Amino acid sequence: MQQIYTIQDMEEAIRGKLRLHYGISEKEVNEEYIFKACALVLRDMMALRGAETAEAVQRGHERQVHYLSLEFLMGRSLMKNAYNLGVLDAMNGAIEKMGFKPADIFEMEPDAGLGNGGLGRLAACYLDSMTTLDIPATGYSLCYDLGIFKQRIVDGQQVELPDDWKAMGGAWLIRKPEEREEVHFGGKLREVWHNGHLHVVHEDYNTVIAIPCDMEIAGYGTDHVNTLRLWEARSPRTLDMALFASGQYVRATEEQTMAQTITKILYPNDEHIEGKSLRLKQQYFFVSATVQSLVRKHLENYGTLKNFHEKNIIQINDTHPAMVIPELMRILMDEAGYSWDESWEITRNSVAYTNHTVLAEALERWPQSLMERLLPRIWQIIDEIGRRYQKKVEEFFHHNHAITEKMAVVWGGEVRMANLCVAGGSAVNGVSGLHTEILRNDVFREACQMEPAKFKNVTNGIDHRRWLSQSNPALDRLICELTGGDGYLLHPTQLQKLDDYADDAQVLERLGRIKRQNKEDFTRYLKRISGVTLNTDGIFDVQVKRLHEYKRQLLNVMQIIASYQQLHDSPNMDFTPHVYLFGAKAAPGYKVAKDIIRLINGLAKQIAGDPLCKDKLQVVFLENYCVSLAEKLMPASEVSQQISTAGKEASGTGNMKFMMNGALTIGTLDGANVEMHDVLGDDNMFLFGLHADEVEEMKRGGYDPQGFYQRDGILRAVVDQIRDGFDGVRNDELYERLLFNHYGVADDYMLLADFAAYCDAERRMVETYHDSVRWNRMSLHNIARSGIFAADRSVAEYADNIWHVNHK
Ligand code: 26Q
Repeated sequence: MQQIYTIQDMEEAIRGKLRLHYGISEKEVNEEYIFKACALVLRDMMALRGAETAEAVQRGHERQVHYLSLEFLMGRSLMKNAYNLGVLDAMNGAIEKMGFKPADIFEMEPDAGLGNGGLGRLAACYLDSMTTLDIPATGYSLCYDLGIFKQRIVDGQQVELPDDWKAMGGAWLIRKPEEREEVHFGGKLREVWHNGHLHVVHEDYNTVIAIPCDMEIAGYGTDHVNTLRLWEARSPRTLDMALFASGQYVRATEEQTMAQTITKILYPNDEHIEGKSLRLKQQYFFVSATVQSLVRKHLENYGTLKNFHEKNIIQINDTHPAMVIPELMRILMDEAGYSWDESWEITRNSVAYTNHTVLAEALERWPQSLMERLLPRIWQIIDEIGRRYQKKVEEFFHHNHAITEKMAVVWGGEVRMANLCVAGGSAVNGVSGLHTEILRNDVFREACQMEPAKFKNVTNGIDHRRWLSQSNPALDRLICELTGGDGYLLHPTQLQKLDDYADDAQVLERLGRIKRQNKEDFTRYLKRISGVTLNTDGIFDVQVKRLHEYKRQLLNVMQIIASYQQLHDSPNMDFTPHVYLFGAKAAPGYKVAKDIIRLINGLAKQIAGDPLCKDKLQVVFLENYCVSLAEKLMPASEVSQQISTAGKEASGTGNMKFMMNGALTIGTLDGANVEMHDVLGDDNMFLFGLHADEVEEMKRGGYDPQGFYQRDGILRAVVDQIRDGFDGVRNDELYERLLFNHYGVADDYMLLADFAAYCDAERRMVETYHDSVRWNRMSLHNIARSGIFAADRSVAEYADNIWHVNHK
């Protein structure tokens, strides 16, 4: 049972850490020390409960979930952990008693930015829900020294700075060198006959040591504690003594440095693969350490691997950890002595795969030559998996060559990770209804014909305790009051009760006041950190997400330019003040994305310097969009921009965060927007644009951007203005992309086809904004119906339909 902590208990515990752990005297205490001491106090509480959870799970012989992801975008943990442990009030009180402000202490914590965007944040939200639902689960990832880069904007352009999060964020980690694993790279294979069986022996390899750094995860309203295990890479030898003795000090440490590079940095690309050998090393290092560690624990528990699949389910977050399949095969065959067929049966039933993208450039493929050299045994096993799968495919489809090629695991000198996962997993799921249909009918069409039951849908969800209750306390209070308590925290569909207040003028007004206050709070915060002052009378119209062409930030810019041109030409027109907020990191090597950031900043500057427009129209690019900034921004947002080309955004999860905080969505029927529309209807969101099937149809018929450009004078002026640029920087490349064919295909994302409909949606939105009662009612309906997008619901579906484990 949970122990009750008073403010005194907390203060004593914190002071204890300051004295015993840091040897700090009263006078030396500062915010940094308070943060670290608080973290240590909570860490102890969680470690204790974690050990108890682990013992109970072991005794109960329950099936365990292993969530493998190269990314966990955790953000901050201090408030989250205190909240989930039920000691937030006590901790806040203790901090105050010690003469500090809790808000300042929370601000000390760096984001654990071990992810790029949606996929990484999803993993973090799911950890919270798995724990809250009492599911025995472990997250696995890499302990990158440097997380996602910090973004600075200098002269309108993105500059990347390293993110050394561990200096402070490391306070949560418990390093366990005792549980290290060995990972082998390179080397040679030798076949030997032993007792009538052929064995493969791996020799002359290089060894890298994997050391676990565990982060405990507390659930809400439970004593259950799970673990996020982050692997750190080290060399088995710290120093080459011979080189050291001969005075070559730097060279003597080379081996250590080489090994350590594996977990030095998170790759900052999303939805685009860079076929770098270091990335492949990261993936195998991760997968091998993880599989060995969980096989070891299973053996300690059961003494056999025969029942491995009954007691373990490995969920892989996209294809990045796909090598779990050959790695588990390797261990079962080469180390445990099982036959191919026995090993395959166990492996297939232990692995499930979530797909997060249908973009061709994001489907992972690796050169066979690289794999052969770096991971000879893994390559051999993948090749054999491919051969056997191909036989099955050929039998089923009567040797249809095109289908054989499409479904191949190895083809044209490349290994295709998605097909490997489809062949080697027991379930494949998409992350929204529409996305799953695209997987079933298009990307994995034939595989789905062969094994239809394998393909499932689990629509994404978000940790609503973090993204609503914790980040928007005023709204949380209103919800608790209206729904009769905080039941929605564990039963998010109780938010539906809010619908009963749709005609309660007082409630609608209070909702409006909360939003207004949140806008002012955010404005004050932004002023403090950046010096920029937002016009709080304007509509806060927000697009925050990674910068990618398919997400169409450029379409948003085009609409703003149209609006700006109109206002500039008729400065006395009726114009509702409008504040457009952007936040986006571009992958450092993604030129077009960086050009779009520069364009946004150029436009922002131009408008800010235009005396006729600056009080009515404002464009602000928020530097360094990250989890902790999102937590401040979501409660203050009024309009959520979800405008991807239909069929391209697998789900989106930002859309859900906005909805839960009462923002209204302008969006296409893409990803989870479709399911938002299912519950909201046309009246409670602003839909526009081509549907996914219409996009495909138009592509087949030949999308003709020139036609749109010629026919629409407003559009033409906007596109020309983009070409000519704002800050003396022309954008000929963007212009070309919008209007002309590239490799025979005109702009894949079809901005011009949706432009007019988009402007109309913005117009409808602004018109609605004038009717504040109607607006607040729509906002209320959004909050009320957002319960289905709680991660608790998603995780329960995984547990029921894919993992087959019990949950609360
Ligand atoms: C792969 C290989 C090498 C280097 C990088 C990568 C890489 C890294 C990250 C490829 C893709 C990603 C990230 C993908 C991602 O975030 N996808 C998003 O996943 C969300 C959660 O399901 C969805 O809501 C979004 O729609 C989807 O874009």
